[in-house]
Amino acid sequence: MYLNLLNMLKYLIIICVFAWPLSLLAQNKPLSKPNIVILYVDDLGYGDLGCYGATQVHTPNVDKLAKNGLRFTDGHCTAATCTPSRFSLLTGSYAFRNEAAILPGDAPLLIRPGTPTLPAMLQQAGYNTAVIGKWHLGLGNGTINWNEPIKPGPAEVGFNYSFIIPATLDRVPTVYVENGAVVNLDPSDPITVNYNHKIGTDPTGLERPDLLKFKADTQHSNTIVDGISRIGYMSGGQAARWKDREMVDVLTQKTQQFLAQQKDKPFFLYLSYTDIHVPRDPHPRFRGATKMGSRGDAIVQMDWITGEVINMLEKQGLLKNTLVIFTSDNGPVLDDGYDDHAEELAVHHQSGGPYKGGKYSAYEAGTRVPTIVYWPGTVKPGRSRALVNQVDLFASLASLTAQELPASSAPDSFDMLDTWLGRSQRGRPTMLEESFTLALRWGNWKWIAPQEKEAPAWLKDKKIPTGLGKQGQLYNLTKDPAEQHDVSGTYPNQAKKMQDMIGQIKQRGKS
Ligand code: NG6
Ligand code: CA
Repeated sequence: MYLNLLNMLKYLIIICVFAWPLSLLAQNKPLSKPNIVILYVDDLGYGDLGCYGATQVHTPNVDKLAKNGLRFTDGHCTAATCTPSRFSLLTGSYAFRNEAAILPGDAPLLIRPGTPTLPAMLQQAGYNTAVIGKWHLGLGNGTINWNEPIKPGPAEVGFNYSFIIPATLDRVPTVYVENGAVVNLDPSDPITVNYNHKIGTDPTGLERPDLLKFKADTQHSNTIVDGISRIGYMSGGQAARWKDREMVDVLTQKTQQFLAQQKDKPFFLYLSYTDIHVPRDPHPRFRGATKMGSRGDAIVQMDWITGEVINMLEKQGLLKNTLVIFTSDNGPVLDDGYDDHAEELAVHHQSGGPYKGGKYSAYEAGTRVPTIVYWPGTVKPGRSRALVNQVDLFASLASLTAQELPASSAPDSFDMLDTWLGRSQRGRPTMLEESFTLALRWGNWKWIAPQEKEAPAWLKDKKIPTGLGKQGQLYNLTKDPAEQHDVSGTYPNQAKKMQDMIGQIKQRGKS
Protein backbone atom coordinates (compact mmCIF):
# COMPACT_ATOMS: atom_id res chain seq x y z
CA MET A 1 0.00 0.00 0.00
CA TYR A 2 2.72 2.34 1.17
CA LEU A 3 4.87 1.33 -1.82
CA ASN A 4 1.95 1.86 -4.19
CA LEU A 5 1.47 5.36 -2.87
CA LEU A 6 5.18 6.01 -3.34
CA ASN A 7 4.97 4.73 -6.90
CA MET A 8 1.97 6.88 -7.62
CA LEU A 9 3.82 9.88 -6.23
CA LYS A 10 6.79 9.02 -8.44
CA TYR A 11 4.58 8.91 -11.53
CA LEU A 12 2.90 12.13 -10.52
CA ILE A 13 6.26 13.83 -10.22
CA ILE A 14 7.42 12.43 -13.55
CA ILE A 15 4.21 13.59 -15.22
CA CYS A 16 4.56 17.03 -13.66
CA VAL A 17 8.23 17.41 -14.57
CA PHE A 18 7.59 16.49 -18.19
CA ALA A 19 4.17 18.02 -18.61
CA TRP A 20 4.97 21.36 -16.99
CA PRO A 21 7.48 22.56 -19.56
CA LEU A 22 5.30 21.06 -22.30
CA SER A 23 2.31 23.02 -21.10
CA LEU A 24 4.52 26.11 -20.88
CA LEU A 25 5.68 25.50 -24.40
CA ALA A 26 2.09 25.15 -25.54
CA GLN A 27 1.18 28.35 -23.76
CA ASN A 28 4.14 30.18 -25.17
CA LYS A 29 4.01 28.73 -28.61
CA PRO A 30 2.83 31.84 -30.38
CA LEU A 31 5.30 33.82 -28.26
CA SER A 32 8.45 31.85 -28.72
CA LYS A 33 8.87 31.95 -32.50
CA PRO A 34 6.95 34.95 -33.83
CA ASN A 35 7.95 36.49 -37.12
CA ILE A 36 10.25 39.43 -36.50
CA VAL A 37 10.30 42.56 -38.64
CA ILE A 38 12.75 45.39 -38.03
CA LEU A 39 11.73 48.54 -39.89
CA TYR A 40 14.94 50.57 -39.90
CA VAL A 41 14.70 54.13 -41.16
CA ASP A 42 17.76 56.06 -42.31
CA ASP A 43 18.38 59.38 -40.51
CA LEU A 44 14.93 59.72 -38.94
CA GLY A 45 15.03 62.07 -35.94
CA TYR A 46 13.23 61.91 -32.62
CA GLY A 47 10.92 64.77 -33.61
CA ASP A 48 10.20 63.70 -37.20
CA LEU A 49 6.94 61.83 -36.52
CA GLY A 50 3.49 62.94 -35.46
CA CYS A 51 3.58 60.48 -32.56
CA TYR A 52 6.76 62.16 -31.30
CA GLY A 53 5.37 65.69 -31.58
CA ALA A 54 5.82 66.72 -35.24
CA THR A 55 3.10 69.01 -36.56
CA GLN A 56 4.44 69.91 -40.00
CA VAL A 57 4.38 66.39 -41.36
CA HIS A 58 1.64 63.78 -41.06
CA THR A 59 2.68 60.22 -40.39
CA PRO A 60 -0.61 58.38 -39.80
CA ASN A 61 0.76 54.90 -40.45
CA VAL A 62 3.63 55.08 -38.00
CA ASP A 63 1.43 56.95 -35.53
CA LYS A 64 -0.95 53.98 -35.65
CA LEU A 65 1.87 51.64 -34.72
CA ALA A 66 2.70 53.92 -31.81
CA LYS A 67 -0.93 54.18 -30.70
CA ASN A 68 -1.47 50.43 -30.78
CA GLY A 69 2.04 49.55 -29.69
CA LEU A 70 4.72 50.55 -27.22
CA ARG A 71 6.39 53.91 -27.80
CA PHE A 72 9.77 54.44 -26.17
CA THR A 73 10.89 57.92 -25.21
CA ASP A 74 14.49 56.96 -24.38
CA GLY A 75 15.22 54.48 -27.18
CA HIS A 76 18.63 54.64 -28.86
CA CYS A 77 20.63 53.43 -31.76
CA THR A 78 24.21 52.87 -30.70
CA ALA A 79 25.81 55.58 -32.81
CA ALA A 80 25.14 58.93 -34.44
CA THR A 81 25.99 57.57 -37.89
CA CYS A 82 24.83 54.69 -39.98
CA THR A 83 27.50 52.01 -40.39
CA PRO A 84 28.37 51.88 -36.67
CA SER A 85 24.71 51.61 -35.63
CA ARG A 86 24.01 48.89 -38.17
CA PHE A 87 27.12 47.00 -37.12
CA SER A 88 25.93 47.07 -33.50
CA LEU A 89 22.37 46.08 -34.35
CA LEU A 90 23.54 43.00 -36.23
CA THR A 91 26.45 41.94 -34.00
CA GLY A 92 25.44 43.07 -30.50
CA SER A 93 28.82 44.73 -30.19
CA TYR A 94 29.62 48.41 -29.77
CA ALA A 95 31.03 49.77 -33.00
CA PHE A 96 34.28 51.11 -31.51
CA ARG A 97 35.39 47.54 -30.85
CA ASN A 98 35.66 47.11 -34.60
CA GLU A 99 36.49 50.72 -35.43
CA ALA A 100 33.29 50.81 -37.48
CA ALA A 101 32.91 54.16 -39.25
CA ILE A 102 30.93 55.44 -42.26
CA LEU A 103 32.04 53.27 -45.18
CA PRO A 104 32.64 54.17 -48.82
CA GLY A 105 30.57 52.24 -51.36
CA ASP A 106 33.41 49.90 -52.29
CA ALA A 107 34.54 48.96 -48.77
CA PRO A 108 35.02 45.30 -47.80
CA LEU A 109 32.49 43.55 -45.57
CA LEU A 110 32.87 44.89 -42.06
CA ILE A 111 31.41 41.88 -40.25
CA ARG A 112 33.79 38.96 -40.56
CA PRO A 113 31.95 35.82 -41.70
CA GLY A 114 31.74 33.52 -38.71
CA THR A 115 31.04 36.38 -36.32
CA PRO A 116 27.85 35.59 -34.40
CA THR A 117 25.11 37.82 -35.79
CA LEU A 118 21.47 38.48 -35.08
CA PRO A 119 20.28 36.99 -38.40
CA ALA A 120 22.55 33.93 -38.04
CA MET A 121 21.24 33.36 -34.53
CA LEU A 122 17.67 33.53 -35.87
CA GLN A 123 18.56 31.13 -38.69
CA GLN A 124 19.75 28.77 -36.00
CA ALA A 125 16.38 29.21 -34.33
CA GLY A 126 14.69 28.06 -37.53
CA TYR A 127 13.96 31.41 -39.15
CA ASN A 128 14.07 32.35 -42.79
CA THR A 129 15.98 35.65 -42.83
CA ALA A 130 16.06 38.56 -45.26
CA VAL A 131 17.52 42.01 -45.65
CA ILE A 132 15.84 44.40 -48.06
CA GLY A 133 17.09 47.96 -48.62
CA LYS A 134 20.17 49.80 -47.42
CA TRP A 135 23.18 47.71 -46.42
CA HIS A 136 26.20 49.98 -45.84
CA LEU A 137 28.27 47.35 -44.08
CA GLY A 138 30.67 46.70 -46.93
CA LEU A 139 30.84 43.80 -49.38
CA GLY A 140 33.53 41.40 -50.55
CA ASN A 141 37.03 40.85 -49.25
CA GLY A 142 39.03 43.53 -50.98
CA THR A 143 38.63 45.02 -54.40
CA ILE A 144 35.09 44.18 -55.51
CA ASN A 145 34.38 43.02 -59.02
CA TRP A 146 30.79 44.18 -59.44
CA ASN A 147 30.40 42.01 -62.54
CA GLU A 148 30.86 38.71 -60.74
CA PRO A 149 29.11 37.14 -57.76
CA ILE A 150 29.82 39.51 -54.87
CA LYS A 151 30.80 37.81 -51.65
CA PRO A 152 31.11 37.70 -48.75
CA GLY A 153 28.00 39.77 -48.11
CA PRO A 154 24.63 39.42 -46.39
CA ALA A 155 24.43 35.68 -47.17
CA GLU A 156 27.71 35.02 -45.35
CA VAL A 157 26.55 36.78 -42.18
CA GLY A 158 23.16 35.12 -41.83
CA PHE A 159 20.67 36.34 -44.44
CA ASN A 160 18.94 33.74 -46.63
CA TYR A 161 17.73 36.44 -48.98
CA SER A 162 19.08 39.89 -49.76
CA PHE A 163 18.01 42.72 -52.01
CA ILE A 164 20.19 45.68 -51.14
CA ILE A 165 21.72 48.92 -52.19
CA PRO A 166 25.38 48.44 -51.31
CA ALA A 167 25.98 51.63 -49.32
CA THR A 168 23.89 54.82 -49.30
CA LEU A 169 21.76 56.73 -51.79
CA ASP A 170 24.55 59.23 -52.23
CA ARG A 171 27.31 56.72 -52.96
CA VAL A 172 28.19 54.71 -56.05
CA PRO A 173 27.58 52.08 -57.27
CA THR A 174 23.95 53.12 -57.66
CA VAL A 175 22.67 49.61 -58.33
CA TYR A 176 20.62 46.97 -56.58
CA VAL A 177 22.36 43.77 -55.55
CA GLU A 178 20.14 40.72 -55.17
CA ASN A 179 21.64 37.66 -53.52
CA GLY A 180 25.14 38.81 -54.45
CA ALA A 181 24.49 39.75 -58.08
CA VAL A 182 23.92 43.21 -59.57
CA VAL A 183 20.33 43.35 -60.85
CA ASN A 184 19.92 43.99 -64.61
CA LEU A 185 23.63 43.93 -65.29
CA ASP A 186 24.46 43.83 -68.98
CA PRO A 187 27.75 41.90 -69.35
CA SER A 188 28.68 44.04 -72.33
CA ASP A 189 28.55 47.16 -70.11
CA PRO A 190 30.56 46.18 -67.03
CA ILE A 191 30.60 48.29 -63.87
CA THR A 192 33.73 49.92 -62.52
CA VAL A 193 33.83 51.92 -59.30
CA ASN A 194 36.53 54.18 -57.95
CA TYR A 195 36.55 56.39 -54.89
CA ASN A 196 39.81 58.19 -55.71
CA HIS A 197 39.63 59.37 -59.28
CA LYS A 198 37.31 59.74 -62.19
CA ILE A 199 36.76 56.73 -64.43
CA GLY A 200 34.72 56.40 -67.60
CA THR A 201 32.98 59.12 -69.49
CA ASP A 202 29.98 59.90 -67.31
CA PRO A 203 30.02 63.57 -66.38
CA THR A 204 30.53 64.65 -62.77
CA GLY A 205 28.53 67.23 -60.90
CA LEU A 206 31.44 69.63 -61.01
CA GLU A 207 31.71 69.31 -64.78
CA ARG A 208 28.02 69.50 -65.63
CA PRO A 209 26.06 71.32 -62.91
CA ASP A 210 23.43 72.04 -65.56
CA LEU A 211 22.42 68.35 -65.54
CA LEU A 212 21.62 68.25 -61.83
CA LYS A 213 18.26 68.05 -60.08
CA PHE A 214 19.89 69.82 -57.15
CA LYS A 215 23.27 71.34 -56.41
CA ALA A 216 25.65 69.50 -54.14
CA ASP A 217 28.77 70.14 -52.08
CA THR A 218 32.17 69.04 -53.42
CA GLN A 219 32.11 65.58 -51.80
CA HIS A 220 28.77 64.85 -53.46
CA SER A 221 29.81 66.16 -56.87
CA ASN A 222 31.29 63.07 -58.49
CA THR A 223 29.54 60.85 -61.08
CA ILE A 224 26.04 61.97 -62.03
CA VAL A 225 23.46 59.21 -61.96
CA ASP A 226 19.77 59.90 -62.57
CA GLY A 227 20.39 63.67 -62.46
CA ILE A 228 22.09 63.49 -59.06
CA SER A 229 25.81 63.75 -58.47
CA ARG A 230 27.10 61.15 -55.99
CA ILE A 231 30.09 60.43 -53.79
CA GLY A 232 32.54 58.33 -55.82
CA TYR A 233 33.01 57.58 -59.49
CA MET A 234 31.31 54.91 -61.52
CA SER A 235 31.28 53.79 -65.12
CA GLY A 236 29.18 51.21 -66.97
CA GLY A 237 26.12 49.35 -65.70
CA GLN A 238 23.77 51.82 -67.37
CA ALA A 239 20.86 49.35 -67.45
CA ALA A 240 21.42 48.41 -63.81
CA ARG A 241 21.38 51.92 -62.35
CA TRP A 242 18.51 52.64 -60.03
CA LYS A 243 16.03 55.46 -60.44
CA ASP A 244 15.72 57.26 -57.14
CA ARG A 245 12.05 58.08 -57.56
CA GLU A 246 11.13 54.45 -58.24
CA MET A 247 13.00 53.03 -55.28
CA VAL A 248 10.15 53.13 -52.78
CA ASP A 249 8.03 50.99 -55.09
CA VAL A 250 10.87 48.60 -55.88
CA LEU A 251 11.50 48.01 -52.18
CA THR A 252 7.77 47.64 -51.46
CA GLN A 253 7.45 45.09 -54.24
CA LYS A 254 10.47 43.09 -53.05
CA THR A 255 9.05 43.08 -49.53
CA GLN A 256 5.72 41.87 -50.87
CA GLN A 257 7.40 39.07 -52.79
CA PHE A 258 9.38 37.99 -49.76
CA LEU A 259 6.34 38.01 -47.47
CA ALA A 260 4.20 36.14 -49.99
CA GLN A 261 6.73 33.30 -50.06
CA GLN A 262 6.75 32.76 -46.29
CA LYS A 263 4.84 29.66 -45.34
CA ASP A 264 6.07 27.08 -42.87
CA LYS A 265 8.96 28.74 -41.13
CA PRO A 266 8.96 31.89 -39.03
CA PHE A 267 10.76 34.74 -40.77
CA PHE A 268 13.00 37.64 -39.87
CA LEU A 269 12.83 40.65 -42.15
CA TYR A 270 15.32 43.48 -41.75
CA LEU A 271 13.66 46.13 -43.91
CA SER A 272 16.24 48.83 -44.11
CA TYR A 273 14.65 51.91 -45.67
CA THR A 274 16.61 54.20 -47.92
CA ASP A 275 14.50 57.19 -46.81
CA ILE A 276 15.08 59.80 -45.43
CA HIS A 277 18.79 59.98 -46.23
CA VAL A 278 20.08 62.37 -48.90
CA PRO A 279 19.67 62.73 -51.84
CA ARG A 280 15.96 63.05 -51.11
CA ASP A 281 14.13 62.52 -54.35
CA PRO A 282 10.83 60.86 -53.43
CA HIS A 283 8.32 59.55 -55.94
CA PRO A 284 6.35 62.42 -57.56
CA ARG A 285 3.14 61.26 -55.85
CA PHE A 286 4.64 62.41 -52.54
CA ARG A 287 5.97 65.71 -53.85
CA GLY A 288 4.37 68.64 -52.04
CA ALA A 289 2.93 66.35 -49.35
CA THR A 290 4.44 68.75 -46.82
CA LYS A 291 5.59 72.34 -46.84
CA MET A 292 9.05 71.17 -45.84
CA GLY A 293 10.32 70.26 -49.26
CA SER A 294 11.83 66.92 -50.13
CA ARG A 295 12.89 66.05 -46.59
CA GLY A 296 9.30 66.33 -45.35
CA ASP A 297 8.00 64.53 -48.44
CA ALA A 298 10.51 61.71 -47.89
CA ILE A 299 9.12 61.29 -44.35
CA VAL A 300 5.63 60.92 -45.85
CA GLN A 301 6.98 58.37 -48.34
CA MET A 302 8.60 56.46 -45.48
CA ASP A 303 5.27 56.53 -43.63
CA TRP A 304 3.51 55.19 -46.72
CA ILE A 305 5.79 52.17 -47.13
CA THR A 306 5.40 51.44 -43.42
CA GLY A 307 1.64 51.34 -43.90
CA GLU A 308 2.05 49.04 -46.90
CA VAL A 309 4.13 46.55 -44.93
CA ILE A 310 1.62 46.46 -42.08
CA ASN A 311 -1.20 46.00 -44.60
CA MET A 312 0.65 43.09 -46.20
CA LEU A 313 1.11 41.43 -42.81
CA GLU A 314 -2.53 41.97 -42.02
CA LYS A 315 -3.71 40.57 -45.35
CA GLN A 316 -1.65 37.47 -44.79
CA GLY A 317 -3.14 37.12 -41.32
CA LEU A 318 0.30 37.49 -39.75
CA LEU A 319 -0.10 40.54 -37.54
CA LYS A 320 -0.81 38.70 -34.30
CA ASN A 321 2.21 36.52 -34.77
CA THR A 322 4.67 39.19 -35.86
CA LEU A 323 6.82 41.38 -33.66
CA VAL A 324 7.45 44.67 -35.45
CA ILE A 325 10.21 47.00 -34.27
CA PHE A 326 10.27 50.43 -35.90
CA THR A 327 13.31 52.64 -35.36
CA SER A 328 16.15 54.66 -36.96
CA ASP A 329 19.90 54.28 -37.47
CA ASN A 330 20.91 57.74 -36.27
CA GLY A 331 19.50 61.15 -35.48
CA PRO A 332 18.30 63.73 -37.97
CA VAL A 333 20.25 65.94 -40.32
CA LEU A 334 18.84 68.67 -42.51
CA ASP A 335 21.66 69.80 -44.80
CA ASP A 336 23.71 66.70 -45.59
CA GLY A 337 25.43 67.74 -48.80
CA TYR A 338 22.63 68.56 -51.26
CA ASP A 339 20.91 71.86 -51.73
CA ASP A 340 17.35 70.66 -51.05
CA HIS A 341 16.31 73.60 -48.83
CA ALA A 342 15.69 71.25 -45.91
CA GLU A 343 17.03 73.76 -43.44
CA GLU A 344 15.16 76.84 -44.53
CA LEU A 345 11.86 74.94 -44.89
CA ALA A 346 11.98 73.37 -41.43
CA VAL A 347 11.39 76.57 -39.49
CA HIS A 348 8.47 75.14 -37.50
CA HIS A 349 9.85 71.64 -37.28
CA GLN A 350 12.17 70.27 -34.59
CA SER A 351 13.70 67.18 -36.20
CA GLY A 352 15.45 66.23 -32.95
CA GLY A 353 12.39 66.97 -30.82
CA PRO A 354 13.38 68.61 -27.55
CA TYR A 355 16.90 67.21 -27.80
CA LYS A 356 20.15 68.84 -28.85
CA GLY A 357 22.31 67.85 -31.80
CA GLY A 358 21.43 65.22 -34.38
CA LYS A 359 23.30 62.98 -36.79
CA TYR A 360 27.10 63.13 -36.14
CA SER A 361 26.51 64.59 -32.67
CA ALA A 362 27.36 63.39 -29.17
CA TYR A 363 24.32 65.19 -27.80
CA GLU A 364 21.10 63.24 -27.21
CA ALA A 365 19.47 63.73 -30.61
CA GLY A 366 22.43 61.89 -32.17
CA THR A 367 21.21 58.52 -30.92
CA ARG A 368 17.84 59.06 -29.22
CA VAL A 369 15.49 58.04 -32.02
CA PRO A 370 11.87 57.01 -32.53
CA THR A 371 11.49 53.49 -31.18
CA ILE A 372 8.19 51.65 -31.41
CA VAL A 373 7.38 48.02 -30.68
CA TYR A 374 4.17 46.72 -32.22
CA TRP A 375 2.81 43.27 -31.60
CA PRO A 376 -0.97 43.25 -31.41
CA GLY A 377 -2.33 41.03 -28.68
CA THR A 378 1.04 40.58 -27.01
CA VAL A 379 2.61 43.99 -26.43
CA LYS A 380 0.24 46.29 -24.57
CA PRO A 381 -0.17 49.76 -26.06
CA GLY A 382 1.53 52.44 -24.02
CA ARG A 383 4.65 54.44 -23.46
CA SER A 384 7.93 53.38 -21.89
CA ARG A 385 10.52 55.74 -20.44
CA ALA A 386 13.03 52.94 -20.00
CA LEU A 387 16.51 53.44 -21.47
CA VAL A 388 16.78 50.93 -24.31
CA ASN A 389 19.38 50.43 -27.00
CA GLN A 390 19.33 48.52 -30.28
CA VAL A 391 22.53 46.73 -29.32
CA ASP A 392 20.38 44.67 -26.94
CA LEU A 393 18.07 43.33 -29.62
CA PHE A 394 20.48 40.47 -30.36
CA ALA A 395 20.40 39.04 -26.81
CA SER A 396 16.76 39.99 -26.29
CA LEU A 397 15.58 38.24 -29.45
CA ALA A 398 17.79 35.27 -28.59
CA SER A 399 15.92 35.12 -25.32
CA LEU A 400 12.56 35.39 -27.10
CA THR A 401 13.42 32.52 -29.42
CA ALA A 402 15.08 30.46 -26.68
CA GLN A 403 18.56 30.54 -28.19
CA GLU A 404 21.65 30.27 -26.01
CA LEU A 405 24.32 32.78 -26.92
CA PRO A 406 27.92 31.55 -26.76
CA ALA A 407 29.94 33.57 -24.23
CA SER A 408 32.07 35.08 -26.96
CA SER A 409 29.18 36.50 -28.94
CA ALA A 410 27.42 39.89 -28.80
CA PRO A 411 29.68 41.30 -26.08
CA ASP A 412 27.61 44.43 -25.44
CA SER A 413 24.15 42.95 -25.87
CA PHE A 414 21.94 42.29 -22.86
CA ASP A 415 18.69 40.42 -22.57
CA MET A 416 16.23 43.28 -22.12
CA LEU A 417 13.31 41.36 -23.62
CA ASP A 418 10.87 42.21 -20.84
CA THR A 419 11.57 45.89 -21.30
CA TRP A 420 11.33 45.72 -25.08
CA LEU A 421 7.97 43.98 -24.75
CA GLY A 422 6.71 46.40 -22.11
CA ARG A 423 6.56 43.84 -19.29
CA SER A 424 9.13 45.77 -17.34
CA GLN A 425 10.09 49.44 -17.05
CA ARG A 426 13.67 48.54 -16.13
CA GLY A 427 16.10 50.23 -18.49
CA ARG A 428 19.80 49.77 -19.09
CA PRO A 429 21.77 51.08 -16.10
CA THR A 430 24.52 52.41 -18.38
CA MET A 431 24.89 52.88 -22.11
CA LEU A 432 27.45 54.22 -24.54
CA GLU A 433 26.50 56.72 -27.22
CA GLU A 434 29.02 56.64 -30.05
CA SER A 435 29.83 59.57 -32.34
CA PHE A 436 33.14 61.23 -33.13
CA THR A 437 33.68 60.81 -29.42
CA LEU A 438 32.13 58.54 -26.79
CA ALA A 439 29.41 59.55 -24.38
CA LEU A 440 27.99 57.61 -21.48
CA ARG A 441 24.50 57.55 -20.06
CA TRP A 442 24.23 56.45 -16.45
CA GLY A 443 20.58 56.76 -15.59
CA ASN A 444 19.83 60.35 -16.44
CA TRP A 445 23.41 61.51 -16.13
CA LYS A 446 25.19 62.08 -19.39
CA TRP A 447 28.94 62.43 -19.79
CA ILE A 448 30.55 63.38 -23.09
CA ALA A 449 34.18 62.28 -23.09
CA PRO A 450 36.87 64.81 -23.99
CA GLN A 451 38.25 64.42 -27.47
CA GLU A 452 41.57 65.72 -28.82
CA LYS A 453 40.69 65.03 -32.45
CA GLU A 454 38.69 67.64 -34.28
CA ALA A 455 35.60 67.02 -36.40
CA PRO A 456 36.20 66.37 -40.12
CA ALA A 457 36.40 69.57 -42.17
CA TRP A 458 33.09 68.98 -43.97
CA LEU A 459 31.31 68.67 -40.66
CA LYS A 460 32.82 71.83 -39.27
CA ASP A 461 31.10 73.82 -42.03
CA LYS A 462 27.70 72.67 -40.82
CA LYS A 463 25.74 74.19 -37.95
CA ILE A 464 25.55 70.87 -36.10
CA PRO A 465 26.71 70.98 -32.47
CA THR A 466 28.93 67.90 -32.42
CA GLY A 467 29.75 67.94 -28.72
CA LEU A 468 33.43 67.52 -29.55
CA GLY A 469 35.82 69.34 -27.27
CA LYS A 470 39.05 68.99 -25.37
CA GLN A 471 37.03 69.25 -22.14
CA GLY A 472 34.44 66.64 -21.20
CA GLN A 473 30.88 67.73 -20.47
CA LEU A 474 28.42 66.54 -17.85
CA TYR A 475 24.65 66.99 -18.02
CA ASN A 476 21.80 66.11 -15.73
CA LEU A 477 19.09 65.13 -18.21
CA THR A 478 16.36 65.12 -15.55
CA LYS A 479 16.77 68.85 -15.04
CA ASP A 480 18.32 69.70 -18.36
CA PRO A 481 17.16 67.35 -21.15
CA ALA A 482 18.36 69.77 -23.83
CA GLU A 483 21.96 69.65 -22.54
CA GLN A 484 22.34 73.39 -22.04
CA HIS A 485 24.23 73.47 -18.75
CA ASP A 486 27.49 71.60 -18.40
CA VAL A 487 27.73 70.76 -14.69
CA SER A 488 31.12 69.03 -14.76
CA GLY A 489 32.56 71.91 -12.68
CA THR A 490 29.94 71.36 -9.97
CA TYR A 491 30.19 67.55 -9.96
CA PRO A 492 33.82 66.74 -10.78
CA ASN A 493 33.64 63.35 -9.01
CA GLN A 494 30.63 62.28 -11.04
CA ALA A 495 32.43 63.33 -14.21
CA LYS A 496 35.56 61.40 -13.25
CA LYS A 497 33.58 58.33 -12.31
CA MET A 498 31.79 58.30 -15.64
CA GLN A 499 35.02 58.80 -17.59
CA ASP A 500 36.42 55.81 -15.66
CA MET A 501 33.33 53.81 -16.54
CA ILE A 502 33.96 54.45 -20.24
CA GLY A 503 37.50 53.19 -19.68
CA GLN A 504 36.12 50.02 -18.09
CA ILE A 505 33.69 49.40 -20.94
CA LYS A 506 36.60 49.72 -23.36
CA GLN A 507 38.62 47.23 -21.32
CA ARG A 508 36.03 44.60 -20.64
CA GLY A 509 33.85 42.71 -23.03
CA LYS A 510 30.47 43.10 -21.42
CA SER A 511 29.41 46.60 -20.55
C1 NG6 B 1 29.03 61.68 -44.79
C2 NG6 B 1 28.44 62.39 -45.99
C3 NG6 B 1 26.93 62.45 -45.82
C4 NG6 B 1 26.37 61.07 -45.58
C5 NG6 B 1 27.09 60.39 -44.44
C6 NG6 B 1 26.68 58.97 -44.25
C7 NG6 B 1 30.03 64.07 -46.87
C8 NG6 B 1 30.44 65.51 -46.83
N1 NG6 B 1 29.00 63.75 -46.09
O1 NG6 B 1 30.40 61.55 -44.92
O2 NG6 B 1 26.33 63.05 -46.92
O3 NG6 B 1 26.51 60.29 -46.74
O4 NG6 B 1 28.48 60.39 -44.67
O5 NG6 B 1 25.39 58.90 -43.77
O6 NG6 B 1 30.59 63.27 -47.59
S1 NG6 B 1 24.97 57.61 -42.99
O7 NG6 B 1 23.61 57.84 -42.55
O8 NG6 B 1 25.07 56.53 -43.94
O9 NG6 B 1 25.88 57.48 -41.87
CA1 CA C 1 21.85 57.00 -41.38
